[in-house]
Amino acid sequence: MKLLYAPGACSLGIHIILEEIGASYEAQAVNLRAGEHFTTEFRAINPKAKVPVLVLDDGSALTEWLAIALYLAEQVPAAGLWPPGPLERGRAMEAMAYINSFMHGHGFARMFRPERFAPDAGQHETVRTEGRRIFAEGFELIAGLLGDRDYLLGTFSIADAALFYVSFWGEGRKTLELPPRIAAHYARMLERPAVRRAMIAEGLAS
Ligand SMILES: N[C@@H](CCC(=O)N[C@@H](CS)C(=O)NCC(=O)O)C(=O)O
Repeated sequence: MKLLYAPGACSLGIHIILEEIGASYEAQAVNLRAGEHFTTEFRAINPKAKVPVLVLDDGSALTEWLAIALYLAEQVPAAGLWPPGPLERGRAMEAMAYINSFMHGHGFARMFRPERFAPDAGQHETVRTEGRRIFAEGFELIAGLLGDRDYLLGTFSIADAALFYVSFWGEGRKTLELPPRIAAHYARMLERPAVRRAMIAEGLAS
């Protein structure tokens, strides 16, 4: 397997899951700033021009954060990253879908890619402000789901890897002060050896 990732992007969550399940994989960085994902070569692998991409051993590519996370968790059930019961699975998906589509796709994307929401540069600050509002609203809601638990479902699951990548954008990228429960979850995640390995591999920690 090969993970195509960009340092500190949402692919960081997948990198963490690969480490958590003890997968044997290669990781290849894609330089988004240089537009490497828009090249013909990259688009031949993922026509959506996005990371993460998981290139499987048969050469096919699996895309979309949620799909890759679920695929990996199911490869190694013993790692316990995907809960056994239907309700817990629903809860995990509920949190991940909200983080990935609302916080990331609507909030963070507005903060960092305002031109994709409004072609007029004069409107970009308004779009960024709306992005920050959505991002902050998302953290408040997820803090409520987390409650007093250490992890979103009680024990570590792929949902925590999703929460970690947006928390990294808030705390690591200094775009937003995290609510206390989310900040505690972020600190707890940083203590996990697999998280640390993924961060070091992406040049985000030493
Ligand atoms: N829906 C996709 C979104 C992936 C995505 O937006 N990836 C970002 C990095 S966090 C990216 O590749 N951005 C490049 C671009 O949009 O130009 C997923 O969940 O995998």
